[in-house]
Amino acid sequence: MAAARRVLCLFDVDGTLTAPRQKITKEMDDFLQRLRQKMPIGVVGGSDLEKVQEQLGDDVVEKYDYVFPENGLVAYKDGKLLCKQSIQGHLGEALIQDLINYCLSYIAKVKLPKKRGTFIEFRNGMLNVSPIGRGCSQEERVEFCELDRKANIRQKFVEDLRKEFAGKGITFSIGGQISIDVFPDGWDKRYCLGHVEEGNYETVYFFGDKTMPGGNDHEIFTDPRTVGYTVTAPEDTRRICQELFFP
Ligand code: M1P
Repeated sequence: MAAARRVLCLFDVDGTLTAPRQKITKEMDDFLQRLRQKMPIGVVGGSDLEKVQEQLGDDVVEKYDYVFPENGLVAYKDGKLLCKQSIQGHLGEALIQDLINYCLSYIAKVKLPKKRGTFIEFRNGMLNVSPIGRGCSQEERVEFCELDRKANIRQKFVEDLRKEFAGKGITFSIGGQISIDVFPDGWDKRYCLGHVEEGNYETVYFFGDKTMPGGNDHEIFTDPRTVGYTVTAPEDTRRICQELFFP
């Protein structure tokens, strides 16, 4: 059996390495590359690769040892694609269509101050469903997020979806500011841990901001295969890593 390598650090993206859906700062980027000289690093986000690239750079798959967009349903290691899951292959066209039709008709009945385009984004391993629409501007995103905090628009939507699709093996998860991620049970961020097993790490650290029950970092944070840290913002992630790895 190969000797155990020391440590791997896995990071959530939004709220952990960057502000939600924003670009990484130069300071944070430089810090992570310094950390990478000590140990392998990886990112695991709910977003698809395009959004991860917008936030962490077009060269993200070269700058991190592991890149796991869509919870690791799409996986890169050392710049190379390892795997790409297919939600339609797993759930089947009939159920996918029921989901899409139900979400669109639910959204059609919700009255909001603003609605924009792209209410459903069909990704490789998940559907991303947004009541305001992913086409909203940054200002409209923040406005929706504040309204949602008071009116629980997404929480009510998720509760309704859980009832409607009970027993169908589907998870509904609120990760970001304007949307809900929909994927088969078990395809949460723990999915990426299967891809790092080959590294035979002694410790896999995970850093995330949504680690509370119901948050999309909760499952990987509490998984026995990781040592989890809750962070409040990118500066906090950096502070904790500084203390842990550059004492
Ligand atoms: O990384 C967290 C979430 O980021 C985006 O959410 P939103 O656009 O709602 O802020 C989405 O890409 C979502 O899939 C992801 O979980």
